[in-house]
Amino acid sequence: MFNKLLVANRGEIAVRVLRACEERGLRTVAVYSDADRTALHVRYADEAYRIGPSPARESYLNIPAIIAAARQSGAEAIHPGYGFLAENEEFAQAVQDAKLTWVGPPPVAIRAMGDKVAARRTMLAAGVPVVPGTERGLSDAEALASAEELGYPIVVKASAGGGGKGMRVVTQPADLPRSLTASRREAASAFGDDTIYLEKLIGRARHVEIQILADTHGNCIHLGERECSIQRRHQKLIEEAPSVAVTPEVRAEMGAIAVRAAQAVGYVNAGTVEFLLDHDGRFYFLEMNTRLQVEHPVTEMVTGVDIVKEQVAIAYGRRLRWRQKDIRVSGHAIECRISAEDPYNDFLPETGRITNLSEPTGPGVRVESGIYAGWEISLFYDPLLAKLVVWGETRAEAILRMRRALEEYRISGLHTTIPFHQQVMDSTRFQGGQFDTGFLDGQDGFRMSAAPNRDLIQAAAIAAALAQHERDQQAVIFAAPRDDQNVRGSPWKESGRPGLRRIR
Ligand code: MV4
Repeated sequence: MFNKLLVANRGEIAVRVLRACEERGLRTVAVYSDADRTALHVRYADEAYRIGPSPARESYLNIPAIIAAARQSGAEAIHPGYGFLAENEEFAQAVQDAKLTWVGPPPVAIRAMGDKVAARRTMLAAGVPVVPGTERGLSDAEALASAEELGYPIVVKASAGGGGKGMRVVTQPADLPRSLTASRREAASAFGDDTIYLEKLIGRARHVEIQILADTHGNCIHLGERECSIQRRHQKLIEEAPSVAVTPEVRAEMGAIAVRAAQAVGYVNAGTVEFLLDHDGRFYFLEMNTRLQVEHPVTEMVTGVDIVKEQVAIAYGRRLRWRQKDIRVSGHAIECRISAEDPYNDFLPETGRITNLSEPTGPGVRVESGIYAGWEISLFYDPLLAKLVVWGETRAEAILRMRRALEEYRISGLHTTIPFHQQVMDSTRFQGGQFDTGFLDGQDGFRMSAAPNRDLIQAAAIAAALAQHERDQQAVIFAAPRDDQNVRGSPWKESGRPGLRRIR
């Protein structure tokens, strides 16, 4: 089948996939742009190939260059990670046409779910509950009529979109024409397709998604849900598993429906079915993501299933190693996305060199990182630096552990989202599980406390460095005692004792 795999991605997810391959005994190939010549994923792989200049369009989205790198390296399979070309059916097809194994879903399944209007129809026919809305693309006049039928507030969505791109909430008829124009323009420029459809707004709902795995032998299982309501401008910041709002009954029902959704499009490999869960416990299909997701580790932590290794096994033609009854959700996992953005300055992206790095470790802590001390962050790609994931027996233990791990995390050289995560972990609303998709973007939602005085922090850092320097000077005495010092016993036991005589 295949012995060598190329990862068509960068950053933490490229490293994550390379690690899974390493454990399966596969040879690994990385690809990189000019900006990533010395990136962590390049260091990690057995071999690495340049695929183009820094802009993603010319490198990580350059299909011929990636296929050529596979050819040149002798790689027999390609894993796309997430983002970039992961949900591009033409890429999946190009990989297969080049007689390489695609570690992902069949191109037809990518297409079936990529067209959101068609996906809604398919789901409806399969008996999957979808948000009330329109079953086809609409002209502006049709949209006005459909909106009256559905009743306001409604949401205008782009059929080629997903992830909230081109989405507009409309609360009254007078605002609809402007929203239609804006949504179409955004969709046309982002996807080259201005087809729009309407949905009824499901207000103050939770964003809950189900991880599924399907093999090539007709087996499909789900690995429970992830709670992803803590988002900012449709970017998830914190995810957890399980969701405090999902009972065992809802989990079983939502899971079975997610499996049905996957089977309706002939799905194979790992995928995620997104739902909105309202305050009354009703849930609605939103869309299916036909790729590995950023937040997959929280599911891995509570089920013990290595999703990436399983993706490779599925692509290899293996049968799933579990039946649904073998899957048990145990304990609680939380993920914080650590990115190069300043949470005190409207999450403005940061650039610069990582001058110092100290990652948390210890019981129940997992760091999925794409950085190292000395690495330089550019504006070419997504600002995600690393994911901090913790597991605890209970949600309370996981939160306390996340606080501890965030405290241990030291990233110098640029601002990161660590302070944001610390404040969320300390918020009573998060601790009480009382949040929905309005937690950050809503009017009465969570707010960052005032920014600390950076001059004071800098002064404290200099003072701490001086104090440490003093201690280091003292330790030198014991590391290399002179004969006339007459130090008895182990010098190490003495280090740090006050009132020591200085030699230098
Ligand atoms: C919705 C919705 C409410 N009602 N659709 C956003 C991302 C994409 N996957 C779908 N999204 C939503 N679709 C209907 N009919 C709420 C969301 C939504 C959301 C909306 C505002 C602010 C944050 C949000 C987070 C997740 C989902």
